[in-house]
Amino acid sequence: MIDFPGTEKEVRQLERFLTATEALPSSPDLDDLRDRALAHAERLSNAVSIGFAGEFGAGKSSLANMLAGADILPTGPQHLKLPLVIVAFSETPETTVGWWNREPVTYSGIVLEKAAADNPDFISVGINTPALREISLFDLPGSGALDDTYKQTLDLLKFVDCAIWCSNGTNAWRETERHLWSQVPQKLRDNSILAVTHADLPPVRDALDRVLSRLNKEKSGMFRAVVPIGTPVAVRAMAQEPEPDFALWEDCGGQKLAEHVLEAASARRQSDLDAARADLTEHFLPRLEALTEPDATPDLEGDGLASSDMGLPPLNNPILEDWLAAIASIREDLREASQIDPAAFLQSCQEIVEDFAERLDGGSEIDPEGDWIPSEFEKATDLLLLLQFETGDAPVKDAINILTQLSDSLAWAGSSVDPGHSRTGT
Ligand SMILES: Nc1nc2c(ncn2[C@@H]2O[C@H](COP(=O)(O)OP(=O)(O)OP(=O)(O)O)[C@@H](O)[C@H]2O)c(=O)[nH]1
Ligand SMILES: [Mg+2]
Repeated sequence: MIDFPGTEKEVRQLERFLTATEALPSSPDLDDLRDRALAHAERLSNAVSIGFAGEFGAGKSSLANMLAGADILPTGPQHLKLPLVIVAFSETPETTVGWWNREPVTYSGIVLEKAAADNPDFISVGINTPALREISLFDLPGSGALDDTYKQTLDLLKFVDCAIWCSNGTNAWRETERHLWSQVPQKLRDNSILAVTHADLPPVRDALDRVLSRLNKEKSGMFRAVVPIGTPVAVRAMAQEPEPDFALWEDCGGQKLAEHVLEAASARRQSDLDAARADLTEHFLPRLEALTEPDATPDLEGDGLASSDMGLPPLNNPILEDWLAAIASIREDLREASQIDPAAFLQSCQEIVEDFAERLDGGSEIDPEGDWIPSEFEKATDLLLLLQFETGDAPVKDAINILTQLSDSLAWAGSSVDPGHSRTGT
């Protein structure tokens, strides 16, 4: 099983940076950083796109259907003429028609014929196949030699992260294909696979060793792998009842092809993740840290949490009551644990503060004069996130101080319900 790297944590950090810098005055340096953070966040939030390209009738749509596990795309010589078709994940089946310069239109269900009649630049089909959460399939129109379709293929390949160039095994990897592919950027070539289709046909099968040995010699700098595949056989193998014919699936090349595609997609995801992490460490997190630095040095004495109990207003302030209950539960955990796990502790603190930041944002539970308190909670969430990257005991102490300050703020804001209570939080 190929491990697909998760991106949730990095996307969350990037979003924090984007939110924290949204209202800052524009400067070329900051604008550049924000553009980069946005590009990283979009790339890591979307599925890795796999393009199926090749000459007319090479077997692109058949292969895309095989990987989608569904007969979505029309195949064969006389099929409906279609632009680029994207097969992606959606909870319920839907078809979206899109143009480069117009708003898209979405129909429910899989309605390719109706979509094609709108004459769109591309069509996106959404189906509920879990694997499509990680990869989306881009079925490109066939390309001919040195005509308009050739240029169209090169243009559309700019939208994909990995490509599978389909070449019919009866006459594999012709000069025209090589010519087109040599104009594809190196980064995409490094992430791409040459699929030698029709490998189930006897003439292709008989010559396969020779063809593969030639193509493997030529693949350097062009493809990360060359994989033979007999697509209709692979589809038949997977459709066997009561269970798929795994020996046939392996024998016809289905297993290898699926593995190579996942490997290419996963490698691409990893390199995007590495690039985002490098920018986070070098630029975005230090910037966020500078922005969220507390103005006042926190009081480092005592365990901090206790002091929040001292200046309590009368407890007719539900948000304060809930807050104290939440931090009391952390204190309880601390007392019970023989050893504090700083990472788990900091994460619990962050989750609680984040919950209350949302609650404060959503309602009018505090004195209107305390309108700065929600942003204090937001800043504290960022700080607690940053502390999770530090080592030693200091982050735990800092976290306790942050909670104490927040307790004081809430106590102050809640004191409006008791006219006799003095405000000390300013
Ligand atoms: N025997 C065999 N037939 C295949 C294979 N792959 C595709 N075909 C057949 O070849 C024909 C063309 O396949 P398609 O999947 O429509 O090819 P395509 O590249 O999408 O074609 P265009 O979109 O028209 O450029 C169909 O009749 C498929 O059933 C294969 O591996 N083996
Ligand atoms: Mg096709």
